[in-house]
Amino acid sequence: MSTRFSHALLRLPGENFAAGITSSPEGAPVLARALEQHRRYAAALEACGVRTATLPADPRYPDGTFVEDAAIVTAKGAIITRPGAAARAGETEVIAQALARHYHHPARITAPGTVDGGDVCETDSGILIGITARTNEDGARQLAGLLGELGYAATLVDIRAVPGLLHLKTGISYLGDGRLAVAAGLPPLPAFAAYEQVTVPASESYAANCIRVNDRVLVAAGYPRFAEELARLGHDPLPLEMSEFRKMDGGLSCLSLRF
Ligand code: CIR
Repeated sequence: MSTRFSHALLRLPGENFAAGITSSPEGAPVLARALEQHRRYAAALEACGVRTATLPADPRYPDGTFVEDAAIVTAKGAIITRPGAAARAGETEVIAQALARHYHHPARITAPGTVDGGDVCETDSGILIGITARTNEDGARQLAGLLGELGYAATLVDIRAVPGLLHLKTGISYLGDGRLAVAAGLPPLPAFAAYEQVTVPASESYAANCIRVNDRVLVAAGYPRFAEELARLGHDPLPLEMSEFRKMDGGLSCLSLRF
């Protein structure tokens, strides 16, 4: 099941976290606050029944805390990505080493393909792969082939023309039970048609990146309409302050690899 997890891998933000890539006008993140938010995030996963392991920061990779982009982890196997931002390419090595305890011989995306894990959304009926400025067509096709070998049906979703989306999961999240949270600004894409869609109001679009973890849904704090809608639908939202990661274009899903 794509919403049930027993383990998660995280990596601390480092001293130069503010030197990462961002398009946000919100200013530089405050490291002490980011560390506190990260600590609470790990505690929330633990409270959901997930055993977390947290890697130290590496000053070579200011965006390294966004571990989700470095690998695709599923119940049947893992794939090490080839991140689309050149400055992030080396982040995969420590992630591959850390995952080796859990996955034997994970496959790898190879040049000229690029894939960021933030573009990969696993649901109970398949895996959606966004084609974006980070995940190119070659990478998406390689990944679909590798996932096919593992037994997953993959669907490519080209969202390059949709403004404001860094990754596919910037705009959608799988909530379980055939339900997707979808940011209001997204066009009605055929790949989403088979799912029940919960629209995230345009004024709360950051909250579209949320994560169903076992019996809870981790959501960014400060987006009350979406949290209320989740509760109305029978979900159990767990709000987490994300202000410092939002300043670096990161969301809840980016901060962990869950398996
Ligand atoms: C970047 O631009 O690569 C980072 N500053 C943010 C990555 C966020 N990752 C994600 O959404 N999966």
